[in-house]
Amino acid sequence: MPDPPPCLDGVVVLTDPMTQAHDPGAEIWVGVATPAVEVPARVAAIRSALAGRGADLLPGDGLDDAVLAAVHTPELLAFLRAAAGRWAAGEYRRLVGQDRVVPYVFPTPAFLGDLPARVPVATHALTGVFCYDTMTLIGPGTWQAARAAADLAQTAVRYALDGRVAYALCRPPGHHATPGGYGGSCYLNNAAVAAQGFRAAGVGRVAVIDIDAHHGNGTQAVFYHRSDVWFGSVHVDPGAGWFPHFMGFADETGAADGRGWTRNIPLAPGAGDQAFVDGVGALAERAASVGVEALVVSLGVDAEGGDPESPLEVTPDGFAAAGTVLAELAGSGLPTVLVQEGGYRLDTLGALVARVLGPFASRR
Ligand code: SP5
Ligand code: ZN
Repeated sequence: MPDPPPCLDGVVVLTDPMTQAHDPGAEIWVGVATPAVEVPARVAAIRSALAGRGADLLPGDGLDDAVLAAVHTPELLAFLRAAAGRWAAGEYRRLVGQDRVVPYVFPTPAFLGDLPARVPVATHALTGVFCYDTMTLIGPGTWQAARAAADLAQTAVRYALDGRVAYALCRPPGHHATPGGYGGSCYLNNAAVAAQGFRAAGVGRVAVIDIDAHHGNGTQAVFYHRSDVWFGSVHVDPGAGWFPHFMGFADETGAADGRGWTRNIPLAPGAGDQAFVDGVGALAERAASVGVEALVVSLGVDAEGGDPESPLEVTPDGFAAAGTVLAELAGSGLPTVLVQEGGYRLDTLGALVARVLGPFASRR
């Protein structure tokens, strides 16, 4: 017998139809275009699972560009804004049938040596300056959707400071987007926008806890040198061969002023509820011990056993237990925002999100 659907009384759910305007169409992986898994239907799947359970479904109320500019470089923002138009003008569709923005050459240290990275004139070359993989395509609605998602994350902060638990139904997801780059199906870092939004509103110390199956390399990069935002992530071990491959190891603990302000808990492929919930518990304990005044949760549910994008084996009960741990950290007074990240099984996605949110219902 499945558990009854959780009641979500008191939870604010922020949604925007514009988040479905992004349609990457495909992901190019090891040179082959496969159907995208980060699809617009994810929004409807989550929304319908949360509607009718007592949550208040509300729209965003406007993105503060100063907060966005504190997270991302002006170069990345300018590129993302203009990319779809530049690509269309470049006639790639007519030339090779490609109507999405996709890189083909990357200015890595191995390529550049000690020469400076110049700004290439060709759009297909410039794309590799900002996009670090081949899986994260840009189409006509990508910029609008990414901005709408960041708006929802920032709006959630306003509700949280008003005493409500707020969940932002962000799409595209954000935690792989770095200050100056995009990848991993992410363009703008919604969780970082929420954390920075708390800081801009005068909150002294913020924790970001990332429970997506993949390491939140982008969020880590935004705050790695800072001691005002603590970052912790539980995820499948990149050292066992999983995305993002190059970061998310336990010895990454922050640098400069941020030393000790990053914590990574890599899990072996196949890890299930106990390791996952223990990991979330260890992150929650550390976040409490650094005296945080607000909480942002990067809420991916792709650690679930049947998800196509990760080898973790967390069950719906495991997600509910993780939600309980996080809700206990939030207690009755810690301003708390949850931001949607990954999760790719359309048939279970919404129910899993509801299981995490359930323990936050009517706590205040
Ligand atoms: C936000 C988020 O969960 N991003 C996940 C990005 C990880 N993608 C890794 C993809 C690895 C290859 N996937 C093959 C599936 C072919 N469609
Ligand atoms: Zn993920």
